[in-house]
Amino acid sequence: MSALQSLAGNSHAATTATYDVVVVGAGFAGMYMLHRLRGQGLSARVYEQGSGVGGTWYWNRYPGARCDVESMQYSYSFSDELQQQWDWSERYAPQPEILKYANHVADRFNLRSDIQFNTRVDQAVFDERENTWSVTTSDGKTVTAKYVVLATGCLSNARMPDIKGLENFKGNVYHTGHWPHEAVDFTGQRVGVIGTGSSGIQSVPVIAEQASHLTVFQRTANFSIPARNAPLTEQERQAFRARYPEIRRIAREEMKNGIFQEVPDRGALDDGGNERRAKYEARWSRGGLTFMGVYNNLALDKAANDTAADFVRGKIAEIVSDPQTAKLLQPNNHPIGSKRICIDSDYFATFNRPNVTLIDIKSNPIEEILPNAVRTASGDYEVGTLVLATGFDAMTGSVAKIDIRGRNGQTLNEKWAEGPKTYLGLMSVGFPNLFIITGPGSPSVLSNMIVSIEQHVDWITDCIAYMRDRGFGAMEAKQDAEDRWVAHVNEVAHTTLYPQANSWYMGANIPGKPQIFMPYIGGVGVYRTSPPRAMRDLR
Ligand code: N01
Repeated sequence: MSALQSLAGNSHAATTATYDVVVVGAGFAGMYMLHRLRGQGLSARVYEQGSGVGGTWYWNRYPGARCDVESMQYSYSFSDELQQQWDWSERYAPQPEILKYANHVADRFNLRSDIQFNTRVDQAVFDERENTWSVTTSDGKTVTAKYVVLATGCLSNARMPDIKGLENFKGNVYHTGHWPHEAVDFTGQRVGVIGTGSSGIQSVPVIAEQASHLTVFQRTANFSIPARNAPLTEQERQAFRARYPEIRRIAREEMKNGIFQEVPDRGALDDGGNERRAKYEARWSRGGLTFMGVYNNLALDKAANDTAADFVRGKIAEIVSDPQTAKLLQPNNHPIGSKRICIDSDYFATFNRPNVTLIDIKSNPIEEILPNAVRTASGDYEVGTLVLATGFDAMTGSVAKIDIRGRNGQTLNEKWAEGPKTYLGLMSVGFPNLFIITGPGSPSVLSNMIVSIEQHVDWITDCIAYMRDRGFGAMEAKQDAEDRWVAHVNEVAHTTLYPQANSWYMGANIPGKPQIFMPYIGGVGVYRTSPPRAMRDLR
């Protein structure tokens, strides 16, 4: 090996700086992490692949993108001035407004000076003698840090589908999770959308308004509830702000999903048919994620779940004029909620438009992409532009892209080959001083992400302070603690209906990915009581 090659392959070469902490990613997790570390007087460097802050809201700029948690709750709680002063304009903020908020936070807390944009972290290698990490970035530099925090996001590794001929397509191809910064105008175009998860369901109604013709290629029909989005009035904002301390506390400590809402005290089968239908109608009219909160056993009992699923299937049949299209749009292969429920604005009604066609690619699979068409088993559908709403390598995809080497040179990818193994979704044995924010094994994607992000950032900050106070060099969970936690996450998941769906929660959307239920389903309130055990597991 030449000297040059050996230098290039040696992550310890040419160390350019030393920090207390390297943070990977400048989304909501990375930004708040940086803010807290600075508050402790620690030096930190954040590396961000994009050219700006905002993470998921930086990348997902597709038409119709908006939050599915109400904006007054999908926002930071760590600064009372911030939450009292920021004005959300709508019940569910659109993507540009959430990105504006992220930029406002970066400016308000003067974060940018410690964030290096347009820079990927390629490798992180643990030095067992020094108890430090060597972190190599895409600009060819290597820095050293005592701690590394992965704030890489759960849904940030957009997945290009493996469809024959895609590279031969002559028109523009857009992935919803990697949307261009400049506006995309579909006016007068024949557009094809592949994928009908949240991203497809949000973008289809908006694209349909512009396109001359829109063909939606659906492999799995999804349950979706109307958002009933609307402008927020000043009175609504004020009412929320006046109760913020109480609302935030309840969301953190008492709710399963970190969203303040009524807690159901009955199961679906405890009510008679008329009463149940009236309750579903009320939630359908109110709109949003709280539809699933009407009863306390929808995620647990298939018969109870069927009542909600039947109600939504009935609504689809009422909305969609063509009975055959309605039937195709009615989900029939998974319990409602076992795939992430979608929140839409006029999705089902869009199929009544004369310029929209639904193609069922479950019974009639896509065979090939031609230069100007999508070929299925039953025929070719002409399209000039393709939108891929095909999702993400969720929860582990962005971590797996980094070559992370812990004790004895073991890589995290080797350790996670059969599925992610963590203690509390925060750390993985063999990788000391490496923290994951909202990692697999924590409530993360099953919760209001900002609630879970703030909890993990606060915990990591306290943990680092604890270690520094006591002069500890390194920490990691004990093997038996991790084993017990992995078993517990799995056991709790299997008491619910969630594993019955081929969802990205299970890794089922990525060919070859181990099928393990990744997030912790016990709820954020219960989970919050667990972390002190990690401290006992210090060594
Ligand atoms: O991705 P998805 P997403 N050929 O994986 C289909 C969050 N989010 O970007 O189900 C044909 O859900 C796939 O079909 P199937 C939210 O947590 C939040 O929509 O695998 N089709 C599916 O229909 C969400 O759950 C918000 O059979 C293919 C679709 O593509 C998560 O992100 C907004 C295919 C992928 O759906 C992911 O949502 C948006 C192929 N080769 C996203 N490969 C809000 O806050 C995949 N599909 C509102």
